[in-house]
Amino acid sequence: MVPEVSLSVVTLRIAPEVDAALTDGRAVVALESTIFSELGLPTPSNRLALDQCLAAVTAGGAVPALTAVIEGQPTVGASEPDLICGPARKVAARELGVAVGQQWSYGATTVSASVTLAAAAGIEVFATGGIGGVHRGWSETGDISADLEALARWPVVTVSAGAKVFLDLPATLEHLETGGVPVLGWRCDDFPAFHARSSGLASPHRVESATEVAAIARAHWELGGGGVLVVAPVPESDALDPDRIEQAVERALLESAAAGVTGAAVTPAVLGALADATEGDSVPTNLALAANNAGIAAEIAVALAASARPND
Ligand code: PSU
Ligand code: MN
Repeated sequence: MVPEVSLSVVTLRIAPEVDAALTDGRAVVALESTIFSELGLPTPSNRLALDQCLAAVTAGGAVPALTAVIEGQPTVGASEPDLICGPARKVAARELGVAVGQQWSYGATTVSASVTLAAAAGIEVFATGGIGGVHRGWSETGDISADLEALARWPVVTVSAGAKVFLDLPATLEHLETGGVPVLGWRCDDFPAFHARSSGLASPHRVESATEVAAIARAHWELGGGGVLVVAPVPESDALDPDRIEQAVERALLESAAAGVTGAAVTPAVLGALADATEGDSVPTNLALAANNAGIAAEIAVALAASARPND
């Protein structure tokens, strides 16, 4: 990877094809790496998910830019799939400096670290599975994902299937409102619940097209806003039944609490327990929603590239 953007002591490694697309004003979609690492989907579904997300972005007419910290270098457009799908240390926004300073061999970026790197590289669209948010029982544990703070801060459109189903979804929506993050339901009225198409909560706004998202994002940014969250329900054929998922979530949460899991380990542990509690059925659903989001993100990136002013 050649082009290097200097951020004082930090060098951002940008893949040549990503750099060329950005220079030409073509569509680019950033992807996170945690979901594809051993902290995210189980092997070998993680590799399948990576391949399908990359393919969905390309098929949608955009250039994928996988983010990670590799050999201590923040990377945008990683092309090392074996490394990406292997064992990793979790890098949220607060770990970016640590991973660089301590030269971590592979730091898998969460949503919060990925949107930070996307913004640093000038990428306007990012796709994930489901964002982190306010955890159930947060008033006791204080566990609120750094994703929410980063979404509010950086001017990037994030596409997700809502927030992860085991979270406190009403509180997560409230937090997004406090952060000034517009939440746009992609051709849907309800806030999706990750594996299920609806959480039963209303999405604050509904959009029908990528052009509409691009118009909203441009206006939001011109007025000094940060992130925009587009929420897309998992495709019907891959969705799980909400009651079944809720029962599995309750089991998964009890299991991880009994195991004494806290902090950054909670989300990977609960996702694993959820896969067990659904006899593995949550995994193909997670994969399908991630690929679906990547395709929608590509459409939005194409619309944003078309709406950029020539001197931007
Ligand atoms: N979406 C998925 N699987 C995942 C994640 C998202 O389908 O594993 C990851 C993302 O990287 C997200 C992180 O940022 O989980 C949230 O972790 P926490 O709750 O610790 O902030
Ligand atoms: Mn947390």
